[in-house]
Amino acid sequence: MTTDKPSITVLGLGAMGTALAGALLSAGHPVTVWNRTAAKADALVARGAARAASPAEAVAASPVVVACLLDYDSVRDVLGAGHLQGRTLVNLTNGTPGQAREFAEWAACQGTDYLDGGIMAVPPMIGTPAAFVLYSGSRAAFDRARPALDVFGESVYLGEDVGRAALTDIALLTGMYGMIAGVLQSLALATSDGAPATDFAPLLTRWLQAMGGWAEAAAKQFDSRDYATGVVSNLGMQAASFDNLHRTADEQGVSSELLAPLGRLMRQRAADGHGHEDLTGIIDDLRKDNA
Ligand code: FVH
Repeated sequence: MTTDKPSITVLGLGAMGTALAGALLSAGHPVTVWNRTAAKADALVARGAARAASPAEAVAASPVVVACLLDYDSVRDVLGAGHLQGRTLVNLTNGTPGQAREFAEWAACQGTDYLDGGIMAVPPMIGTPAAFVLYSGSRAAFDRARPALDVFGESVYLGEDVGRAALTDIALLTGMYGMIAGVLQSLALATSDGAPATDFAPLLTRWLQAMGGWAEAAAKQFDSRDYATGVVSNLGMQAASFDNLHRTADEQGVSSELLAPLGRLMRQRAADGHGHEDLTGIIDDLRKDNA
């Protein structure tokens, strides 16, 4: 079969790399794959992917190389020997902004155009409208790779600062883990009298959806540094009722360790004279630079 679509190499066939390579195959790209545990390529090879015997062979096969490995150390292990001259490297491995910047410098020394990325999807979402992927770094690399990258989900380019995608990715994951912490605590509490979690979950979903607009309202307050206007739920009130979250957990024999840090910050800020404001001002206390 011939195709005018560019050939793409995918390094790393864990759950996510397999989904990425599968989406590229479905979109008609010639795909070359490599994975440390070679057997993980079998299903993709059965669908038409080419199996490379080494990272060097995989990199040689395509102008655009997508890496999706466990962490930056594994990317270094796989690409450390080089062979990247003239290639466009798109690294979709989770990492920090500092790691992305360091890796971009290393890639530049290899003569490689580098794009860093953060995938905002779980593997089954890849190739569906629900998926989006953050990119930052070389604009030329983004433009070159984009027709293939768009196969994964919506491509969101955040600019030439190569650390921006990782920072945004980690900030989004932070929001997600905050929500997960809340859901875990909530389910522990709601089931502490023997009720099934599934009876309670629809109410929790409804309540979280009703509060879904809060992030954007908080962002507006934070950007203006005005925490006192239009407050509907002041911090003093919230700090007092938050204590009931701890008391109820105690009464029900449930640990409230997931809640403790937020309660402490709320009480401290109220004690510092901000009880009449919204709790958004806590962001100032979290920012070590206080800017
Ligand atoms: N899966 C998810 O829900 C998230 C969604 C958002 C993005 N993350 C990030 O994607 C990276 C890969 O995640 P994954 O889900 O594919 O992870 P695994 O299934 O555990 O596969 C890990 C692959 O990395 C290979 N690997 C690990 N260490 C090395 C090494 N030293 N040298 C070479 N390869 C290495 C591993 O190979 P093998 O164990 O199969 O031989 C897998 O290919 C990750 O950054 C997520 O944070 C996923």
